[in-house]
Amino acid sequence: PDLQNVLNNQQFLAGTVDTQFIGENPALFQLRPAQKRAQKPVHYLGHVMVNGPTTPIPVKANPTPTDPIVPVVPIGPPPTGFRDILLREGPEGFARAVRNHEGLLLMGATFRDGHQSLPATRVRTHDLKKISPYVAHSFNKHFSIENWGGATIDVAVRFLYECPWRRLQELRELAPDIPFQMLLRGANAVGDTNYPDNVVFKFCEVAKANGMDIFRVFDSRDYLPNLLLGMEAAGSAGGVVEAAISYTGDVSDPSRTKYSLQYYLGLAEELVRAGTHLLCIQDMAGLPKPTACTMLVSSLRDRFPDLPLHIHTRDTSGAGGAAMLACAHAGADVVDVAADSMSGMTSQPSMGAQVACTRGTALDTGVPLGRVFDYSDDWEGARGLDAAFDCTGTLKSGNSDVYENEIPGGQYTNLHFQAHSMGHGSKFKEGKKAYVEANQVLGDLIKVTPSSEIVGDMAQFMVQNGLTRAEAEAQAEELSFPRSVGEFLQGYIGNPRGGVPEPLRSKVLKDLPRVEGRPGASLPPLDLQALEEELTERHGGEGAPEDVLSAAAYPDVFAHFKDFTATFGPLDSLNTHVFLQGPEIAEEFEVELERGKTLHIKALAISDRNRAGQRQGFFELNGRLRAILVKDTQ
Ligand code: 3PY
Repeated sequence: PDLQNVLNNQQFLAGTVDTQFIGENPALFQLRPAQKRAQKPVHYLGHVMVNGPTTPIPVKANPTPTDPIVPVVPIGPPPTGFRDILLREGPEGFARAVRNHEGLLLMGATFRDGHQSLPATRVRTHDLKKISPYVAHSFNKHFSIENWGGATIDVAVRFLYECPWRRLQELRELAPDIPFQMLLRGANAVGDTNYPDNVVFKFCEVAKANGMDIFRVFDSRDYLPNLLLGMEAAGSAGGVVEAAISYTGDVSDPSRTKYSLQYYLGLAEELVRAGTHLLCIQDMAGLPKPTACTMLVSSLRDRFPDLPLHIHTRDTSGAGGAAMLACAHAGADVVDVAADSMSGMTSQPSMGAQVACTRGTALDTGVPLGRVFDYSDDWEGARGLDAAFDCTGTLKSGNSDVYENEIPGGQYTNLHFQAHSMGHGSKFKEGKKAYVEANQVLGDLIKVTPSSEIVGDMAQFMVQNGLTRAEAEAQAEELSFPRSVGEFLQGYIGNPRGGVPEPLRSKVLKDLPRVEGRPGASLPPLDLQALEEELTERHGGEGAPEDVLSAAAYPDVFAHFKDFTATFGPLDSLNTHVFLQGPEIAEEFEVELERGKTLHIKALAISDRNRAGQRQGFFELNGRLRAILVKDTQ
């Protein structure tokens, strides 16, 4: 060792010195100049060690200290899959190939809805990338991998400090032959409010250019004009359009007349007429029982023999797997599944069960079970990293009461968590009952983001004010309903099927304005060019279209993300345990900045707080000492 600094000075290392020794040996702090690229991640680590996690941690549960064990990936390029057909024959040819395919096709939802449903969308690109080559080699027979859209984009920027577009680009590179699928909330794109039409169009165009293939488009009220807008945006970008009908009610129950078989067939007719390439039944709560699945899918199959049918469900009741098998037997082409260790409860039914139960039958998926098991093992590890966000922190099982309360997956876990984390488990029961009543007050809505949140807000309001359904309706004129409910009644998120409930609407709104028709139709286009200039001025750089769209979707969150990453840099190369909690003192780990450029880091010490409210963090970085100053904000 050439420098006798704190890394190499034997006396210092032996710990036999006092502070006078430090004063008398200035060489201790002669440090080599910083390696620039390492500066920001090290600063981040020091920041987390001093100030705690940078993302809110809901449950005190430590991430598993080791990374998941990625199964061995065969050498050579991955085998071709349905994407090959899509690129050769376009969306129509792709849809034909799907319909003509013998056997059941699967959409792997783990990369999006699986982790959105169980560990609150917190799985990082770092971990998704690691398993992607295995997916590319093992699941090339899949219809698609859903890996984007829904809440993943917001959460990536807001909580993980990641660029969601970069995630898409990187995953695309790693799995070039499997179609990618995203969830588009119709005119709400990937947010929970209406965006100007030009934003939705541009969003789809840029997503397609970054590697997205299939756009599942839904609207939380099945409001046709919003659905058509999303379909047009996806279609004009050159994407595969998968229009989704959001399922609610129970077609097998003759007393549930609002969302009857005729309702679904009628809406399907309109979506087919509008040119959808595939039709999805999106069941976000896990409601259709196997009998209902058979009725619905066989009726759709009879009516639209050439249309590929894709079914999405949750396993909240525990009957999701049986429901998907019933759909497959009734003529569905594709069902959604999650890796076994990321399935069940409010997530999708398990991939292994669908593969095993169809094996050797006319519905054989062709997916090797051994691959399914290894994939599940990897995800078990990845899920352990995000234990602090996992719904199993409080929720231990699914519950068939979802057939009664119809609470969609993510909201079910949130409400359960809120009640239990406050130590009032019984409040969950009360909350579920209020949810049912709130839904009735609002006219029996389809419940999915954002309409599910409106029903949730109303339920909370009723609990807080001790109101029954009858009381809420009778006193509507005097009560101050939650803002989201007011805006819903004004028509700001589009009109629900069957219209907005009266006399509730008139009683609540009095002379407040109402939006008739599609809300986005009256929104002026967003000046994307001006936004790009504003971003360049504020954050530097080139104002890439991807950034412009993130800023358009979540202005404040994106501004914070840019400021945060300007200070701490991109954090995707940090492993998840270190990203979340920072390292322990004396912990050694590697950070691969890029292929062939790996930092070996050891956390050495954090000093006491100085008078300026700062602490010093000492790290060993590729064998050299690195000291940084961190503001202690605690
Ligand atoms: C979303 O909107 O994010 C959903 O997952 C709907 O089910």
